[in-house]
Order: sequence, then structure tokens, then C-alpha cells
Amino acid sequence: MKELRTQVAIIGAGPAGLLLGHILHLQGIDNIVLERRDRAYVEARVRAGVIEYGIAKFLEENGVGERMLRQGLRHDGVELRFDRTSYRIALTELNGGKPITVYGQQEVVKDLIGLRVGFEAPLMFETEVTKLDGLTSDAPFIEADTPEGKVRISCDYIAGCDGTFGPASKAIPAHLKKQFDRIYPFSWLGIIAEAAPSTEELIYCRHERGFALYSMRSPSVSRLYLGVPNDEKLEDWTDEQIWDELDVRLATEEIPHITRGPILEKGITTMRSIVIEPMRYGRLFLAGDAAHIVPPTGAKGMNLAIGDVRELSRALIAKFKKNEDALLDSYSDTCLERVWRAEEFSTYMTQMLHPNPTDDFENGVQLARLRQAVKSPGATETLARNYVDLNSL
Ligand code: FAS
Ligand code: PHB
Repeated sequence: MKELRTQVAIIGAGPAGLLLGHILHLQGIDNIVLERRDRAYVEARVRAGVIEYGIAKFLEENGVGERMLRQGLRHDGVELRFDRTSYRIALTELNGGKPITVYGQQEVVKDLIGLRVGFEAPLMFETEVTKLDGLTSDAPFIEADTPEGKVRISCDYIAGCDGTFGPASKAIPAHLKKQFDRIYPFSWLGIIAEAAPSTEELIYCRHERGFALYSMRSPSVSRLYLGVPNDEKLEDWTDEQIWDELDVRLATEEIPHITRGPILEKGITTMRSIVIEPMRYGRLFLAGDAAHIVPPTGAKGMNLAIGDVRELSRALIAKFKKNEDALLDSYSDTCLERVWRAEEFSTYMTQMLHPNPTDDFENGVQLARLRQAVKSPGATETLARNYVDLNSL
């Protein structure tokens, strides 16, 4: 078995793993990023699209913002639509001039991979981590399968940035770990389409037939979602039917039909919330979806992951540069406070904007909450602050 040694072994080349590897590399801290998929797959994976103000600043500060600033879309507002009426939330105005940025997660991932390859920093694709061990010793290690055979990597710390299904969170003994989760009674059917968006800003819509979201990736590419029952099958929807249903839910007198175009990709995502406590076990630190999942209605997935990396990178730099343990020791508690805040906000947005298929009392309460969100200045401001900058508040 091939043996390698590094200071920090990072599992996963999503936004969390790649950004952590990038920041540690800039600080001269050795690290290796291991990813089970190949580069093309990771760079093509369509996921999040909204970047918070503070998170965009953090990417810029670490030299990852150049293309985001050039191609990302600055948005100063977002629209909530229900009862066939639109309400604009003036995000930037309500946040002291801080906007959001609409820039695809896969673009962030491409930028990070481009930088890492440019630095010739170690990034092993098609490398599946199969074992984590020695986590409570001072010599942790992982084992992985590569196309050339097994490799063992000994290190000082392991960063589990391996998403929901990765091995890292499973390496925490069950009696020391607590998992909180909730599955929602609806999913999202999402499409990416070669169609110029018919709206300047994102539209979140609660319609009696279900949820709809109008988002985008560029002036020529739209990203749209429909709320569907959990047992819905993609093959039951023709492209025409998807556009027709989006029209019904999103259309207004002014825009009776949204702009259609070839659908480049479509998929169904389940809606769930998961929190794993603690986010640390000995020399293992979890970051991103490996430790928590939020329903995407609050646009917090990628922002939370990068928020974790901001904490973990600070803690590892303090350890390697000044031999200080304080930030490593407080990492889990510090992150979990922010994670629960994001769970609360994402649940709030999800329940307010998705008609409940079986509970009319719940629908009454949620509609009242939605009306308050757009009519009570305090509620509107809270929504705007959480939407724009929750991870940096
Ligand atoms: P990621 O899941 O991005 O990356 C983890 C990486 O670890 C993956 O590349 C995986 O291949 C790798 N890995 C796993 N096991 C491994 C092993 N054993 N060895 C080596 N590598 C391993 N958020 C939104 O705000 N809006 C959205 O529309 C949205 N859509 C989403 C759709 C889906 C299907 C999913 C799953 C998430 C979506 N999210 C969305 C949330 C998303 O943005 C996540 O929060 C974000 O990808 C988290 O980033 P990471 O923690 O880096 O995990
Ligand atoms: C997206 O653009 O993919 C997107 C935007 C906002 C959300 C979720 C997804 O809440």
C-alpha cells in the first residue's frame, strides 16, 4: 500500500473541502484533497446558486472572487409571491447596502479546482476514502482506493468535507453522536434551461398548486424549481408539462408566460433538515453537508459549508502557526450555533412557502406568517438580514 503523509487530509472536493485546502495552502500548511468522483463530474454538478454578502467577501479575501465578481449577478432584492400578489423584499436597503450574489456553486468549484491545479497542490480525483482511524490518537490516518490501488495517508488532522453520504460522520461512535433530522412532505423538481430569465430578481412563489422558485445563472440561463410530492417521478414529467406548470404557478397579468427554452438538466431533490452533533471527534472535524443539511428554500446550503470552513481554517492556522488549541476546541459549538440558526430560517422559509398537502390548519398559520413577513417591517427586516448574511451576523 502506498504511504503518504500530510498535515491535514481533506475528504471531499465540494465547496467546503476545496476552499479549506485552498486557504491552508495559502498559509503553507500541507494538505491533500481526496475526491471519489472525477473532475468532470464534480465541475458539472448543479446545486446552489445564491451567495451571501459575507461569504462572497470571504471568497474574495482568499483570492477566489475574481470570476465571481466579473460574472456573478448582484441582486438587491427578492420577490415573495402569493395570493396572486407580488411583494419585493429590498434586501440591500434593509442590510445597510449589502447585496447577494447569484453565481452557481459549480462555478465556485471550478474556480477552486482551477486555482489548486494552478498551484500544483495535491488533489486526488477518483479516490474513494474507505477508512478513517486513529482519530483519538496523535497519529490519525485514512485509507483510500485510487485507480492505482490502495493508499494510506497519515496526518495531524482530518477534515470530513464529504457531504451527506460520506464516511466521516459515520466515524464518530454512535454513543457520542446525536443526529437531528426532519423530512418534509414535498420535494423540488429543478431544471436548468437555456432561456433568458423573465425576471430581474429571484421569485419565491406559494401557489395553491404548490411551490415555485424562479432563479437564474446568467442573462441567458434560468434555474427553476417546482414543489412536487415526495413520490413524484421525473419520467412522469415532459419538458412541456414542466413549463406549463411553471407558467400556472409563476405567471402574472404582466408576465402571463415565462420565457421557455431547451432544458439542459432536470432532477428531483428531497427536502430535509439534518444536524449532527458534535462536529468534532478527536482529530476529525466535520464541515458542510457532512454535518448538516438544510432545505434549499433559504439558500443556505453552500453558505453554511463555507461558514464552517471560515471557522475551521482559522482554528487550524492558529494550531499550526501558534500551537493554540482554543479555536479547535470551540469549533463544534461555534459552528452549531450558526447551523441551528440556519436550520430555523430554512424551516421558516420552507413551511411558509410550501402548501401543506394534508394539514389545512398548518396552511392557515403559514399564510398568516407569510403575510406578516411582507407586511410587518420587523419581520421583513429579519427575513432580509437572514437571507443576505446569516452566516456573518
Ligand atoms: P458536497 O456534497 O458538495 O461535496 C462533498 C464531496 O465529497 C462530493 O464531491 C463527494 O463526491 C465527496 N465524497 C463523498 N464521499 C467520499 C469518499 N468516501 N471519498 C472521497 N470523496 C467523497 N443548496 C442551495 O442553496 N440551493 C440548491 O439549489 C441546492 N441544491 C442542492 C441539490 C442537491 C442534490 C444537493 C445534495 C444539495 C443541494 N444544495 C443546494 C445544498 C448544497 O449546496 C450543499 O450545501 C453543498 O454542496 C455542501 O458542500 P460540501 O459540504 O462541500 O459537500
Ligand atoms: C438556485 O439558484 O439554485 C437557488 C436559489 C435560491 C434557493 C435555492 C436555489 O433558495
